[in-house]
Amino acid sequence: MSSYEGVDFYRVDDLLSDEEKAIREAVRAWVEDRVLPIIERHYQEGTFPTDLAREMGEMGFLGANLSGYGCPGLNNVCYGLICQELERGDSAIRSFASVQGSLVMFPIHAYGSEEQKQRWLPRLARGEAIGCFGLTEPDFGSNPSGMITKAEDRGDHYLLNGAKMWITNGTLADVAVVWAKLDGVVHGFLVEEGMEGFSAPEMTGKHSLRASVTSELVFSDVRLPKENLLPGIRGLRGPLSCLNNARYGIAWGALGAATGCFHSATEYAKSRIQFDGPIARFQLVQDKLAWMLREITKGQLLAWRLGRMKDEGTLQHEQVSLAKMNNVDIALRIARTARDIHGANGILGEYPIMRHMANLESVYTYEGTHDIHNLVLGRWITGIPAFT
Ligand code: TGC
Ligand code: FAD
Repeated sequence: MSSYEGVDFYRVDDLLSDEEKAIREAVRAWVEDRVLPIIERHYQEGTFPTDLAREMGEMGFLGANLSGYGCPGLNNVCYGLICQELERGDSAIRSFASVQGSLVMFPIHAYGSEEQKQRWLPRLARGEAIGCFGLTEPDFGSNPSGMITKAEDRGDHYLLNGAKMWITNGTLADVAVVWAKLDGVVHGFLVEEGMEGFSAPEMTGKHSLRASVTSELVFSDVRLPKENLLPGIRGLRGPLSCLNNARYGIAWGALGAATGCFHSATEYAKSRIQFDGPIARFQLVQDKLAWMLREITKGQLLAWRLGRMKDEGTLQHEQVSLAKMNNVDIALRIARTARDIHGANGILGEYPIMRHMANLESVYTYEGTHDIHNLVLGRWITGIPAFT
């Protein structure tokens, strides 16, 4: 396969600063060097390459768009480009960075006490500590407002009971940002590894995101010190505001998986001989490649514009919903079409296709399912919520 140069049909590069392009190139080189050679093995074995966590910290991938407390302080377009390149490696690697930066460091940064920030952010930025984000419960996925997990005020501490499910990084985490009801209102709590009554067993049997650790979180009379409450937020707006950041990163990340599949399909079509010539000469194959290029190009423009609006501070969460649902949807369809172009070879680990395709099935569902984002847009258009 020829060396990877990305896809830039509409010269989106001309819209990026030199710093943004340099960061993208550095992440791309790191992914080529450190992720692509090992990721298929980890995928097959169902393990996360934990030794990459500190490297990701050293490279400035963790909490990239946050400032102070040892965070890199890059703009949001840089953060998006980082997600794009990481997900070309594997959705699990981008997931790790999304959870750590957008779902753990962001709420501590935005809503934490000074002591919580000092204690956790520098270590999380360096990848020395790992975090996870517990919102989803066994019976409350798309509708987190119904969560059962609750904290009770017991004077000098909170008592936490309940369970979370499908939690990325859960078993690896030193700190969990857990959303639970206190007097019926959602609040954020920092639950630390080793606290009595807290366990985080790994979930097994996944056919998707196999190189990511996914866990349950179980809280059985966990005594939480009062200072482990995130003091700056109450209500569902807290976790949803974190999700905006992570969904933003996914809108970029999905493009990385899509361009990886497009690149592989193009190279394969040019080299695979059937009926005495390369399959790339068939109009039906070219139609598929042209469609992929069209969708990737539209997705890139969406992501770029989204990033600039986020940097200007004008971004609405409905705009994030549109980009997340669109870019994951096209990435998944591109992966399936790339699999078709690769024929039987498309199911082999020698090519990244099937791995991306299976991963994207999770990405389609997590951080708000495709249809939840559809309904968010429907509410924005009509003013009528159709969730219930
Ligand atoms: P609703 O009444 O719409 O909103 C409640 C409050 O939140 C505000 N709000 C938002 N704020 C910031 N960002 C957003 N995106 C927001 N959406 C709503 C809203 O203004 C209101 O604020 P306030 O101050 O008036 O109270 O709430 P609802 O209960 O009707 O729910 C709406 C719905 C269905 C869209 C929401 O519940 C939702 O997004 N559900 C999907 C759940 C989800 O995305 N879960 C993700 C779990 S984490 C995960 O998947 C991590 S995977 C990570 C990885 O591995 O990469
Ligand atoms: P459900 O909510 O049960 O939805 C099932 C189907 O019903 C979907 O098609 C959905 O679109 C549809 N549906 C639901 N409600 C409506 C409606 N009102 N109208 C129309 N259709 C509807 N969560 C975390 O908190 N932290 C994590 O780190 C995390 N990591 C994850 C990692 C992986 C690999 C996966 C797969 C999930 C992860 N999640 C995490 C959970 C994820 O956010 C949820 O799976 C997601 O929010 C959907 O919830 P659910 O699976 O319960 O599906």
